[in-house]
Amino acid sequence: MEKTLILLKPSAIQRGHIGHIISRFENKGLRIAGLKMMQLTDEIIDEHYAHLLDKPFFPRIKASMMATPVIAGCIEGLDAVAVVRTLTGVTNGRNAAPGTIRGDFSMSVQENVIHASDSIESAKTEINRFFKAEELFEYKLASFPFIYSTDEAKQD
Ligand code: IDP
Ligand code: MG
Repeated sequence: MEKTLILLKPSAIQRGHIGHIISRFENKGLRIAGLKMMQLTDEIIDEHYAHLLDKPFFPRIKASMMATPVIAGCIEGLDAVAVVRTLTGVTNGRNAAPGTIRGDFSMSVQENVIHASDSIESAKTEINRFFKAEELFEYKLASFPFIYSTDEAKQD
């Protein structure tokens, strides 16, 4: 099954939403394959947000992402990359639809509480960036037969 990467940003940690946000993924029927707290470094942020390096607001994003540790998660499910992006909502929290994580927990572009991988390709790169192989677990959810039909369960 597909895996994707999430980061609960310092805005989620400081505002006490770690549990609320992780619950969204559990409630949906996604499997948590890995979860940990870590302090981001200059180097990892330069790599992770390479597409924004030239932006004038990049130093602000970097400071924001280093303000506290983050929670990194690897989330698995059928079409997990797209499903998690949908649950996350659009970048600007003020425009994000109610019911999405950003729509429910954010009023900001920068302080938008969560990162989620935007493609299958970037999910693979980002999972490898934030997790070692031994930090990911392949246990089976006991509820699996009640989350997917048998034909869906066979898909990857
Ligand atoms: P995404 O997180 O929805 O994928 P990206 O464009 O990849 O959005 O930007 C990464 C992060 O950089 C955003 O989540 C947001 O925190 C921050 N960011 C993006 N654009 C701006 C901006 O115009 N001002 C301030 N922060 C921004
Ligand atoms: Mg992005």
